[in-house]
Amino acid sequence: MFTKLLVANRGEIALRIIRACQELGVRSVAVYSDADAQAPHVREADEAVRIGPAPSSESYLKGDVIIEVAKRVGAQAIHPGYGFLSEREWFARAVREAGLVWVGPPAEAIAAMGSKTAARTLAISAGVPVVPGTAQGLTDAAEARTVAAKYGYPVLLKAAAGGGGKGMRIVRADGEMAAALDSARSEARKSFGDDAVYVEKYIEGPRHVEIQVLADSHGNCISLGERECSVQRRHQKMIEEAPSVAVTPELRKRMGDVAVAAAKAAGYVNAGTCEFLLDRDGNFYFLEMNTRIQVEHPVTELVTGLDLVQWQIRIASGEKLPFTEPLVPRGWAIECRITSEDPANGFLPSTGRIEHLHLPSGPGVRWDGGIEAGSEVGLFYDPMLAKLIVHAATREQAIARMHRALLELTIDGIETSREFHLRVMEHPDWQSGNISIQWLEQHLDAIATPQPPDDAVLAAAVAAALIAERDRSARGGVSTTAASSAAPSSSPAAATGGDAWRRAGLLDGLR
Ligand code: MV4
Repeated sequence: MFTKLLVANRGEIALRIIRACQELGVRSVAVYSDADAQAPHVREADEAVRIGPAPSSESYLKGDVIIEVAKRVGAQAIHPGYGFLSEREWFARAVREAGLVWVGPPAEAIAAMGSKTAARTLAISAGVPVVPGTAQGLTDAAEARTVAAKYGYPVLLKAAAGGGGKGMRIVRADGEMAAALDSARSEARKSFGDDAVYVEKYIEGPRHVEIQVLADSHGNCISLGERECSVQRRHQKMIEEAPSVAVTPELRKRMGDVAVAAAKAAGYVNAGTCEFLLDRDGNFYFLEMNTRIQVEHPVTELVTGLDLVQWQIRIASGEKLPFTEPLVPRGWAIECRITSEDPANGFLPSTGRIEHLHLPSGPGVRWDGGIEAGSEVGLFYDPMLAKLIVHAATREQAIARMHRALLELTIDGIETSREFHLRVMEHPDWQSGNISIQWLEQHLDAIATPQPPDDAVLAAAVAAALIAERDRSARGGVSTTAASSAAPSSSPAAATGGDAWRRAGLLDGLR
């Protein structure tokens, strides 16, 4: 095992990796930008080195600088976390060429899965089901129409270099093809510097289900089961869970076998994830492989009992996996991403100082965060501040537990996604598991827009306010009662613009 590891990341994932190091007895080295000089990951690591100014292009993306730091401080390995340099083939290669250990898959496996068309071709050769379509870039709209005639409309144009939905266009008829191909091409060129576009049959209303795999350097590769990630908005996942209501033990086995086959075909080592679309008839199609630890890894950890980040480090140090059979999930885990975004205002990023932070705890609750009271939240980095994860025996209990934990959570000073998550937990479609990748965007009005409280809630809030007012006059002091929390999961002022409350004329001075 290594004695010292450099963590090439920030925020919650840097802390997560530092914690894994501590438990393994490995010294951790943090790197930080000027914006993060006071960040928790800098304090919690055994050592910390400044690498540049706030913009990530001048700090967390400076691979050459990070490798120099690792060599200077005597680290033997680099863990990239997710985002930043984690899926840059050149960086994985440069780390190896510097004589350091890369805690991730071989550069060749990152490359094999980096191009969507190359990954598709690889998957097909390994017998992995993919969405019917072409494996090569299209030459022109006429060719695209011929392919569409073969599979039937609607079809989906996709950028070969793609990812994150960039350069994707749904085409529903021949007449739309030429314009859609032009715009997909120009978006692909702008986003990836590569305008190759291919075509697939469009799958309507599927779920996004992914399979976590773990492969060691001795040829063992196992599936750790699925995560359901359908609750997303504009390709940003908001909630993930394990297992998925749509996956039976039989389907889990088939998807797991396929994911392992894809990983083996790519020469994969370390933790990785195969993404699938799962349609309403139970057909699944490989989309791509994520060659990194993912944000949502904790739900898999909770249902398998494994520490995935520790296993990443142990695999990188040459250890053998002690199991060869796929693991069976135990209980149910749910993760909510706590972001500095204001769902009531189109998920506008919110900035400021975290004035007060109260974290949920109690049975089955885990907080993977990168913030503390006093943290400044700016616009330089991803708005994801933390993840709230719960584990319980059943899905129903996990939802109740998440709802309870979200109620316990207080973050003052900035807007966050907390109330959005409360509303999802309260939603009948979510509770019944009746969701797809389109569900959230179709229900955003009900979930993310402040709803005027109904009469019963308003009456309860007014009653609470009257009691607070009475108590306050009785004490001759300032009220600290919870009048503002009487309306569940919504602040009265935000809910109504203050109007109903002001009309009621009863809450003046309480907030
Ligand atoms: C699809 C699809 C439907 N049919 N492919 C979006 C990003 C990229 N990784 C693949 N994506 C999709 N590919 C076919 N043939 C729908 C999506 C898609 C999606 C996939 C996973 C998670 C969220 C999504 C949101 C919108 C569209």
